[in-house]
Amino acid sequence: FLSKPTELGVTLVGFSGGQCRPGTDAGPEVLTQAGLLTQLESDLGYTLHGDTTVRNFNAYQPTVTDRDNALSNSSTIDDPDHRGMKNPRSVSAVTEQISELVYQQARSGRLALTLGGDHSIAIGTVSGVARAIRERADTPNDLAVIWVDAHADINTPETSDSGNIHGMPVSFLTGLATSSTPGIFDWLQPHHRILTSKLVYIALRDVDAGEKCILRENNIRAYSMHDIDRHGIGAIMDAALAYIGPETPIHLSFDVDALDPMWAPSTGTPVRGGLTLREGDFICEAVAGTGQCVGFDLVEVNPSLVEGGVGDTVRAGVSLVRCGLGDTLL
Ligand code: EXY
Ligand code: MN
Ligand code: MN
Ligand code: MN
Repeated sequence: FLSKPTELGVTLVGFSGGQCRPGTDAGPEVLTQAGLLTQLESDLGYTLHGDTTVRNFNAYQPTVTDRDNALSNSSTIDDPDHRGMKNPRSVSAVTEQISELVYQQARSGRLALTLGGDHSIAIGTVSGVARAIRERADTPNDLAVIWVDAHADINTPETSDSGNIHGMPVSFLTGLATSSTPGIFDWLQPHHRILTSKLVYIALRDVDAGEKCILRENNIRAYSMHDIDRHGIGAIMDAALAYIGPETPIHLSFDVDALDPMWAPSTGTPVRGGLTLREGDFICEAVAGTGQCVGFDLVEVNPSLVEGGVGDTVRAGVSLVRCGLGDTLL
């Protein structure tokens, strides 16, 4: 139903407001400096569209429409906490823009590649692709999402202990969390959302108690590191892709912390016991091999965190993206 992708819609998101540590906004810069986009053009033969310079979304200031909490807590006066969420207006405004940018790329039939940025940006990427896929005539079925991550990122504002929105994107994308507060995710409409039955997790190993309840209650398909150890990544990908089925477009949202910190130490919330780089590459290759991939995110690369530098993490990130976009060795 889809022809082999040759057109790539690139969005480079310098943003770190979905969590508290500075530096994730520099992720796209270090990945592109390593030559990633050039490689996609010259080695893999893609034609690049979109903005190939990094956009600094941290500088973006939302219009303040709700100052009711401004005097009653310690966060910044411009963007006070709301339902426990930190930087809610900023993250809402930034993801609304990303959603529109990514929608334009996916609507034109391009494979939407987004480099982040913290994982809150997936509220924009997945919603933009989901909306485009609904409109496209070449895609009969709604979007499926494969979320590769140590974490489930499915807290609602109410179940989150941290208030960091990068731990919540999936709850907003599935409608498990909603908001009608002006300027705080009220832009997210039904046509932006995905079904919980179209969601598959891979590599989970650090899931909050409240998130486990959500996964269980909604019968969400999740493959943990335990499952990967037990069955091997080959069998897990077979099962994940069989669950999604053919002729269903796939968005792959890859959090670099899914990899073991041995391979990707430069990330804000590393969890030991993760994927090897080869297992990560295999996941990306398997998705690319279906011919169903319409969107790909690589997020949570934070160059400022590791003493020895970001080199290992960047090399891992470049490898994951190449594999996800169809690089084959032979
Ligand atoms: N579950 C924790 C929270 O909600 O704060 C940790 C989330 C980390 C999210 C990283 C990006 O994947
Ligand atoms: Mn994540
Ligand atoms: Mn369609
Ligand atoms: Mn994570």
